[in-house]
Amino acid sequence: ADRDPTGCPMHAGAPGVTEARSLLGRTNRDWWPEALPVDVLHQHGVSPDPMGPDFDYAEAFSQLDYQAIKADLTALMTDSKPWWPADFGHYGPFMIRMAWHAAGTYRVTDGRGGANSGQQRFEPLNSWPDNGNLDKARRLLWPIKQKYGRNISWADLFILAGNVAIESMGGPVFGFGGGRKDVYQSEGDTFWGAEEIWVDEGAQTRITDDLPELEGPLAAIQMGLIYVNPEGPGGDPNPLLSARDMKATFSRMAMNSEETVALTAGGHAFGKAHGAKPAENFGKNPAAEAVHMQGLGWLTDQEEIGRGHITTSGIEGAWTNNPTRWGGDYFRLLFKYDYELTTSPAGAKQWTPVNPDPEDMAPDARDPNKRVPTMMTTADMALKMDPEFREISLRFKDDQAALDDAFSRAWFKLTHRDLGPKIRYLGNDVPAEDLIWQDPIPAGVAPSDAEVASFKGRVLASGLSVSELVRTAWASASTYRKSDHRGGANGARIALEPQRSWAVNEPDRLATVLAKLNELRGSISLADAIVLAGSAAIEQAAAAAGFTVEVPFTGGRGDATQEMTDVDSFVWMEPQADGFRNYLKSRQRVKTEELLLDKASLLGLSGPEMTVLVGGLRVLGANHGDRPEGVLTTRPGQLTNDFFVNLLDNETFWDLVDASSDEEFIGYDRGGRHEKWRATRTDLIFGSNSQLRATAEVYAERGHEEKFVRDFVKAWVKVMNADRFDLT
Ligand code: HEB
Repeated sequence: ADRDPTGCPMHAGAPGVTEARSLLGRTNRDWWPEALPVDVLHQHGVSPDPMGPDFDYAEAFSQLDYQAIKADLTALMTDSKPWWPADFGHYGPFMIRMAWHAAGTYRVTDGRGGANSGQQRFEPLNSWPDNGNLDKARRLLWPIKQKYGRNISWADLFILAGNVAIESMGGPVFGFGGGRKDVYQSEGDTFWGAEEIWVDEGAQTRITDDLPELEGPLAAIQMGLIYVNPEGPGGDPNPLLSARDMKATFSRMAMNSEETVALTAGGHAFGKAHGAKPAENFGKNPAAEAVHMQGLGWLTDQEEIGRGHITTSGIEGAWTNNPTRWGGDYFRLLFKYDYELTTSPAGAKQWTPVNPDPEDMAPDARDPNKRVPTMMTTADMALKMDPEFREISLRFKDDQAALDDAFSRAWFKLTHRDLGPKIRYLGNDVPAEDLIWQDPIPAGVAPSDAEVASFKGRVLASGLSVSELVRTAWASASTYRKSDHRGGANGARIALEPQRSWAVNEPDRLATVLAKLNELRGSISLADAIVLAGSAAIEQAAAAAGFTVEVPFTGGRGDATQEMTDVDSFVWMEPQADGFRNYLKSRQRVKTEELLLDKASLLGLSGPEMTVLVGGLRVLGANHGDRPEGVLTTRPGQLTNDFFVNLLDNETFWDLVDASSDEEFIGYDRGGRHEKWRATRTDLIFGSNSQLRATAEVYAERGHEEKFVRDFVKAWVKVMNADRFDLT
């Protein structure tokens, strides 16, 4: 992989944006300051989820009449509604675009975006320029959502509608897994960019010759796009530069060039682009619209809509002569004709075939007896002009079966990638074949209580330190991210490439610990042994501090092999920072403490859980490279609340180590000005941020020493088990 795995937000600089920006960039409140702030009702642990905590979506989905909903969806495709008539009498292409845009926000960098929580219903995605008019596609689905209710989530319905659309037009489908549980608010933890204007207002292009990599976790070329600008980079109709942008964005979606070509060509076998009128003729985006528009946006008068005078992207026309039928016409036309640069009625740059034969013209979207020219976007032209894409395209042109296979597999990956391991998939249409991007893990066997006890004894007698055992277990489990449910302790991928070589894991020391655990574990899986060894160490450290605790352990993890591991896609998961280990690979554009917050968020931790874990891990010696920062105790290796007690001590004052950096600090005794402690920003934030300080105070209070230990153990176990989808 030659890409730069800067998995961290805001790694590289982009021109025109300020330094030290916030982790979240521009948020919904910045875009739509007048939107009703419903979230004021959801403070202090109040949930916005009307289904309540006891709702079991997997159980509800198992009651879904899958054949009936597919039949209803199939019927919907050709049931044109006058308020938003179906082009060519078929909503299939429209539904495919909706499903593609639901899934296509996924980025392998931080696992965020994607189809799995139905985010297209909420800002910003429901009102993104690139999602233009998809509000109607979702609204067309409402009667079906209403009918099947709790048995199918919106998130699953979006993808199922895309699948049924493909099938209903004769296209190949690889399978369907349900399991995308809806959420009921916008996911506020996703950085979509710092730009203050949208793509259609001239937002900067994020890739230039000087800056060939997309910034931080981002996967789209301009603010408000899902991927690339169809007219070419920043509107420049240059197919080769468009190919560059496609490769950059699709690789962030975890797609290679073959998948990129298959998806784009396969998708554009269907439907049309809409650019009948200049954009001024249409209303605002849904979130900015008046209350009586009921959440629909970009509208014009009904008669115009009836005539098909609609503008979405601004580009106008279908790609093929058969826009509601799967087949090879896309590549046939792309290579049969020369295309010339033209301008749509809405003013967009597009490509029109020169002298097309009458039978290669497209039907009019509203009048099947009328023929109109087809078109290609600049991005489509990239499939013909870029040498690498061209080779793939020519192969697909001459081998329809290869395109069928590549498209159906890439579509399945696109739409299921962020659902996590296959064990999370629901329903009878889940393909039997294991796919490498699902990060397969063989089933494990839980060790008996006797085996557990005897292994713990052997580990504690082995000479491995509390610090080594805790650090290894943390390193293994803390790769988990709830965004796409990847990573975690199951599989013991910490013993495989690339994880075992990550700087954050101190490869040499890790290898020593793993070798010892392998020697001691007997028939226990390595994945279980790593977690169990961590538990043993924590129990010992608690005992040393005077507390008898048992760290609950649930065995049954399996061990993956190197062959089951897609190294290229794990590369993205390397932590550029891990505040829990006081580790920072290199200074980022956001403050280091924000990276801790980001990691905690990906682990699914609450503020108190993050706080208690940091305090505990510091005194247990989990710091990267044994660095002294944040070890605010004189008795390391004991599970005490010393980190909080000493951090909040009024007799200590903190100062920069030296003026050149605000990453490291010295804690001085107020009286004598002699050095007592060292700390990083990540440590000191628990004293400086009022909310974290309030939590830190709880753990520093007299009478809470044991609470600290118990809360630590609970949060620890939560991280260890974060990927145990096999447990109910
Ligand atoms: Fe697509 C449509 C672009 C990829 C599928 N697209 C479209 C349009 C545009 C585009 C511009 C138009 C819109 C309107 O309406 O106006 N794409 C594009 C680009 C790309 C793409 C640039 C990258 C390169 N697609 C894609 C994919 C898919 C798709 C991947 C899937 C798979 N699309 C689609 C569809 C459509 C579209 C189906 C149609 C829709 C309708 O018809 O409505």
